Amino acid sequence: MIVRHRSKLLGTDREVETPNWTSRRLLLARDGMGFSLHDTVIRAGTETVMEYRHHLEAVYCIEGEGEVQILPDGPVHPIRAGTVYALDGNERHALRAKRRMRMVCVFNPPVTGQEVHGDDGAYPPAKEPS
Ligand code: 9YT
Repeated sequence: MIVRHRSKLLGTDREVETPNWTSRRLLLARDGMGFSLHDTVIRAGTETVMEYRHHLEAVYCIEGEGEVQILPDGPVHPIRAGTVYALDGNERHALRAKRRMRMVCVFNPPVTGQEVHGDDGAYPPAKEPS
């Protein structure tokens, strides 16, 4: 069994920071669960465009307020604590934070560590296990 607390991840390679968000990666590929689990803070006033071509992602908001829109012109879905969205079609989307948002994110396949978005809005594909 794996037991760990988010506080123990701060400042380690499981904490990844970008100008728009900070992701604490509670479970990664190397933990062997088949998914990764992140506690992610999205900074207020930011817009992040993403397109996870190689991953499915579910995002559950537990704090804050914002919206998500499938690009280029899909409906705008408000997000507040209790809202989940799941990118079951690898959709290109924009996430906008009206207030600081805290999200629980699950990736399948799991991310391996230090992934940040490339210019295409994606994380690189997972490598085959060696
Ligand atoms: C909600 C979202 O996708 N934010 C970007 C960061 C990502 N969820 C991560 O790596 O934690």
